[in-house]
This record gives sequence, structure tokens and C-alpha cells, in this order.
Amino acid sequence: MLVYSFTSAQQIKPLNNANVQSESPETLDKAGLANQVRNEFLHAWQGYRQYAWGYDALKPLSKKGHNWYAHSLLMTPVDALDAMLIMGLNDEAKDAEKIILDSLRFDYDMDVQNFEVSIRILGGLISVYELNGNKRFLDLATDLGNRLIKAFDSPTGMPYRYVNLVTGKASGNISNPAEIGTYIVEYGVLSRHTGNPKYFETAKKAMLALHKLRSPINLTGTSINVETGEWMETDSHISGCIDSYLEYMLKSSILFNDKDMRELWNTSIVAVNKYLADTQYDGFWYGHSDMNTGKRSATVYGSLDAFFAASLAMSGDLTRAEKLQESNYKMFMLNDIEPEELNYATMEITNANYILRPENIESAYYLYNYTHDEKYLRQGRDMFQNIVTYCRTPEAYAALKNVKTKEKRDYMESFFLAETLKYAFLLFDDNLSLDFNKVIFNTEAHPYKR
Ligand code: DMJ
Repeated sequence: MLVYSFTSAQQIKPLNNANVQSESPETLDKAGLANQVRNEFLHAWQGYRQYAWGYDALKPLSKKGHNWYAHSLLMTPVDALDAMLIMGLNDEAKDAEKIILDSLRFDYDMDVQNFEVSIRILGGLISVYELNGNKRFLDLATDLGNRLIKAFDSPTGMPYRYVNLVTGKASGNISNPAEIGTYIVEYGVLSRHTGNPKYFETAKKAMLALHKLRSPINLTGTSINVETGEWMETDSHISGCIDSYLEYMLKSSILFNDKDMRELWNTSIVAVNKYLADTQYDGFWYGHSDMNTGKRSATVYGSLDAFFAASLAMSGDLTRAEKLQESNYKMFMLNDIEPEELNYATMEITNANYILRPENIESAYYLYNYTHDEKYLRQGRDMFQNIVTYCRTPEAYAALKNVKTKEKRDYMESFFLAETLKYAFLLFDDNLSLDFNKVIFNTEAHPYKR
């Protein structure tokens, strides 16, 4: 395995793994690394700025813009703006603020995915409002919230997956726990700022409805009908489709001091640790099991699952969090870049994509804050530097189709700016641009004051 150490803003010096592990903490140049992350953020942003300005996202290889729907919702500028404010990129922030205030609107007759628009756009607008105090961002957030909330108009109170921004017509009755239970943080903060409790109450009602439908052994499955409450897929895990439902139980219990949400977390985490945690192979992992029987169905784990070390640490379970972060790092370094999914029993890759996901660096950031152990700084540095090595393009950053061949894919997700580089920056930032203990991040890394 090859990792790299930055000796100056642009100069990369290869190190071997043995050197990295035995390196003394003093040699870590945190300020230099924070500056390096900031420079790479600028590089990625400038690529978007030059080739995709006004679009939702950049296609970095074809150097074009891409919209998710018929009209742009300015996904990248909205998602990235609070990172610019945190990193002190004031000119870029002004530029992004201007395009948002001049042209972001939601009165388009189009169906949008409730979950993605909520965590990225609603979540981003609210955190920008908290950071810059400009009420026009809160007005935009409130307008969007009033359109999205119509998705919750189902017989169970669990939201549909899609909603039309103009008509309010919802669709997509087969959903999943993540797309049902990842609203309470944004909606709760929106309620706090508007004084209208309906957002928080609606999001909480959906989580409670879903929790009621858990199995007798307190697990949830992968997909469910929001009209009937019938489970469509009973596979249980901590990965995509379930992940942020668990995360939001814990985060909302802390952010709003909500005892019901704490109870949801307490009930769920016991079952997750009993039926999904797996220590029988080399390391500590969370696999898949049937939600009704608890029987192991697959020994797979991936880049999305890596968020869970952060949640465990936040819940106070540092023992499991640290063990899981060891596995996270091992997964990342297996091929220098983490795969979307691997079989932890054989260490074979089962999905070789890397779409610039943040969760592994996010967990290193949380672990560093809770333990102050410098090994998490080194983990973050190695992961960040490998991303620079393999995903950087002359214009911006690109996802990888295959972490073995390192073949690039023509897409740069907005969460690369909103999350991956923000967490990397905060991990190294000594100026405390953001005090970890005073905020709760939504699942897209948008911070809200506690
Ligand atoms: C982000 O949009 C969010 O972190 C979400 O909760 C999961 N997936 C991506 C990043 O991987």
C-alpha cells in the first residue's frame, strides 16, 4: 500500500505504510493538512464553477453540468456553501450566496426525491442561515419545507419517496427506513427557527410509526409500504436504506433532548449489536441478518456503513466505535480507496465503486474528537491523500468506477464538497472554525447549533 504525505500545498511525497504507522505524532502538520484540504476544496469548486455553474452537479470528465430534474435546484452550491463559510473561503461563499439568492426557486412542477432534497438542500439552507444570519436563507428553507412536508400525507404518516414541488402530489409508496426517518433533525431545527412545531411533529410521527412496525426482536427491514405498513424486504443491516434512520434517533435525542428518540435508539442499538455485529472474522463489523429471525444473511459491509463508528462514539460506546473504525480504515486501505461494499469474511470486494463518500473520514473525525488519539488524524490524512492521488482530475474530482483499476467515473457528488472535504478540513483544523461539541451535523454534514 502506498500513502502520501504533503510537504507543501502541491508537493506530494510517497511514504510506505510502515513509516506511516510508526511516524511520531509531532511530524503531523495539521495546519498544512487543513490548508491542503482547503486547496483541494477550491480545486473541486472551481471545476464546478467553470464547467457546471448553475447546474446541480459537475460531470468532471466530460466537463459538463448535470441536473437531477428538469430544473436545477443548485444542489452543489447549496450543499457546499456552509463548508466555504467554515473554511473561510469568503469570495467563493459570496459567489455561491449570490447565485442561490438570485436564482434558487422551488415552484417547479416536478417530482423530487424527498430524502435527497431534504438532507442536501433543506439541510444546507438552514445551516447557512445559522452561520450567516441572512433570513432569506431561512425563507428559502421554509418555502422548501412547506412543499416537501406534503410527502408525509400517507395513511401511516410515513412519507412517500417523491413529492411534486407545485402540486404536492406524493408518489413512491415503497420506501425504506432511511427515506422515512431522516427528517427530524432538519425539520426540528426549522421548527425552532420558524416557531412552527408542525415540521418537528410530522417528522417525529413518521419515525414513531416506523418504529412501531419493527420486528419482535427490534430490527427493521430494508423496504416497507408506507400506505399499509407491510415490510417488503426483511433484510436488516446498518447500511444504505436504514443507516440514517438509526443516526437520526441518536442525533435528535441529543439535539432536542427528546426522550422518545432516546428510547428508539436504546431499543434499536441493543438489537443491532446483538444480531448485526460480527466479530467472528478478522475484525469487528456489522453484517446483514433477517429482521424477524436474526439469522445472518450476508457478511457484507461497505463505505456507507462506515458512518456507524461515529454514531457509536457519539452514543458513548467508544469500545465498539474504536474497533469499528479499525475495520473502516482497513477497508479503505485494502485497495488504497474504499469500495462501496466488501465481504468481510473473505475480504473480497462485492461492489467496487467509490463515489467520493465521506463516512470513513467522518468517523475518523468523530473518533479524534472523542479520544484525541492522533492515530485518527493519521487515518484521515491517509484517506484524504489517497483520494487526492486517485480521484483528482485536472479540472476537479471524479468518482471511481473501480477501486482496483482506479478507472474514473464521470460524476462529482455534491457531498464530496459538503461532507468529505468538510470533515477532512475539520479533522485537521486547529482554529476551531466549528466547535465539535457545540453542533450536531445532519447526515449531509450540515451543522446545527445545539
Ligand atoms: C450522503 O448523501 C449522506 O451522508 C447520506 O446519509 C448517505 N449517503 C451520502 C454520502 O455517502
